[in-house]
Amino acid sequence: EDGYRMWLRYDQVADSERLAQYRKHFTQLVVAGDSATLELAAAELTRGIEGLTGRPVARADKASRAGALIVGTPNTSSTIAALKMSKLTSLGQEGYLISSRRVNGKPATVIAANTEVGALYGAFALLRQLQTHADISNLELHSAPSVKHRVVNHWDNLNRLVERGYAGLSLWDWGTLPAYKDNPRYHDYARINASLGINGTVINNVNADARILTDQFLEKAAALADVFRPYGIKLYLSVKFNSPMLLDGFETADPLDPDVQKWWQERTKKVYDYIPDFGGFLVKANSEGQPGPQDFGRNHAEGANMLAEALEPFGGVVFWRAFVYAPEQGDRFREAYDEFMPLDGQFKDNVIVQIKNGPIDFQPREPFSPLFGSLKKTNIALELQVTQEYFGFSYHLAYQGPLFAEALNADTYAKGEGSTIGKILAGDIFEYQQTGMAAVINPGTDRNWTGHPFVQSSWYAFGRMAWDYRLGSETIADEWLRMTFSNDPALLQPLHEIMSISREAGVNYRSPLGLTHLYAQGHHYGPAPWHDKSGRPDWTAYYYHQATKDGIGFDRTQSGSNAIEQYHEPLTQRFANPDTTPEDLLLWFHHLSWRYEMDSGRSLWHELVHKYDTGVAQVQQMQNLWDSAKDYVDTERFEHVKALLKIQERDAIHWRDACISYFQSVNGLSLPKGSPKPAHELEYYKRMEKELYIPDPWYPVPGGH
Ligand code: BDP
Repeated sequence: EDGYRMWLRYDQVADSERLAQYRKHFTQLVVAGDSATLELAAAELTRGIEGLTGRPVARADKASRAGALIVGTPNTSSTIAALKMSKLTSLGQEGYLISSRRVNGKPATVIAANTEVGALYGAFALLRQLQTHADISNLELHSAPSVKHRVVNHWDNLNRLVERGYAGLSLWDWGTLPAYKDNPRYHDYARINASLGINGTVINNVNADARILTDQFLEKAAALADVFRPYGIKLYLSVKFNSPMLLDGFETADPLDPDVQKWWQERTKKVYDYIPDFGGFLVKANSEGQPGPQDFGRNHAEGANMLAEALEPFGGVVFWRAFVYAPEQGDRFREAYDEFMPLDGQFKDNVIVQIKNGPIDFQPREPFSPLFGSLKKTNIALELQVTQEYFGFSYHLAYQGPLFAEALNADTYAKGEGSTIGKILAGDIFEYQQTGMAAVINPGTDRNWTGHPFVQSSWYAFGRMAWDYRLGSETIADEWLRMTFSNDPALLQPLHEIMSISREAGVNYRSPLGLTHLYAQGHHYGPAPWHDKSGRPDWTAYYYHQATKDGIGFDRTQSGSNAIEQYHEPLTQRFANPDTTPEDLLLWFHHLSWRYEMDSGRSLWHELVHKYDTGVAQVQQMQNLWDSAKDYVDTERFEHVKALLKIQERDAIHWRDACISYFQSVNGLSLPKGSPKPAHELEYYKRMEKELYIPDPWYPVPGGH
């Protein structure tokens, strides 16, 4: 059991009652129509049902026996058309319904949709029912996605190193493309995504290489697009804004220059010649050294609109990232908002501004980016991170479902209480033309795709939440565990507990009470709170914690950067006062005395130490819980995760001790009673920053930092 199959394992159902039910229900498979997508649905159901029930299921032209499974659309299947399922009208282009019916007088199960890809999603949804041991005797399920664009982002370079990728080389073997496009791995990759309803993939790094738009690479990308197409997945490319200069010797890439515009129009047409259903471009502009419209005296809207115009005739979109460090000022938190708000309403309808969940950068906990709820006339997408750049790479267990749910449930108050980011993305608050959810996933050639087996769960959670933002992270964890491990309650109970505390554990030993970005610069793995010199002040740890003898934290109230003014009321007021700021965000907004009294009655300093201690204890608790599941997990994955938890324990203690010794060197305060002293002096941890081996397989990359 090497994890390759992810959550699509389809091993025989262990519960004998359920097994008998499923066998009775699937005696025939009737998939009318002969499109590639319906064939994939049929193949998946054949494979899944055979695996789960231990019995092959025969294809038939029409339902003739009790227990037929009928799949299709009213157009492809006269049986489905005759059922006149009125519910279908509300399910859109991608929704599905699964219903227990009588067909030709005999009990049958029907998967129906308005489109073939909807039927494929329905096939995966039915298999999920079986994999999680649901009672399927009386099914009446229907579902449609809440967000139009559900997209994964790969940070893959053309040399196959993956920026912030911790699971091997890039999945895209450019050297053998396009000839070897039927590499089974590409198909399995597409199945994995389609099983969640993901409908787009950006295959290359946002720190883009201009060569991606040359014939050579377009031909390769087109081969991948051919593989992904029947799974309902569109291909997108990250492009470099000054491509006309790099590829064709232009002197400028000014978006208002007619020759530049023409270049992009022609190049875009070429892309569509290769990939007729190409999704569009993703752009990182004027950020971390990437070129952008500001290099030519133009703004983000002018840059994005030029590309949008080139894509418009073909129906493509531009995902334009809001991850910028300008206008430069004393607080990076404010910058994206200050940059983009004046442009609200100026972007074309096929531009979607893609915003990271928090204002800084995928930290273990961030308040939500105030652009959500504020950009009212600009299409938006939420960008999340599955790859664990700030969560211990592929060495730590940190299920991201709780973080994603926290972002989606964050209330912006844009139109009063209940204006959550989830609802905004679902189009319930503003009249957006289109919205999206994206996640940086960075799987690689590791046999299990993600390095740490539990990183798979965050990929799963992203996909499920992009489909339905209301699904809770616990529900999703439950599905994932049942599909990926087993339905045995003796396994589910401890693994649930592990998953539900894992993210908070990571917060506690790295970023307690709203501390942010105490990482060693560059690799983002280990601690370096002492770090105070760098090319940019906002790339130092000191910038974020501002610890002095008197206190700690970043003042973002009126007496400081006043970033809190970017939120709607009552949030601004709430964040203005430390007593009404949630304690887990406290130091994001306030610089407070070490003696500030917390809800627990402890001083801020003692609470901080308590959080560090809790983080370490939670990792140890995860170790015990994992050990208790030993008899219910296959040896291969058991031993792997056990070893990784050992590394995580080492690192959690390292984080705790390094941070505590450093802060003690600043505040001179003693530890609370019972809290263990760090094992070494501060100098040791400073040395470790340089000496401890940090696995960082991609850094430095040409064209990267
Ligand atoms: C940061 C990463 C960097 C990415 C950047 C981005 O450290 O490698 O290029 O985000 O999102 O988190 O563009």
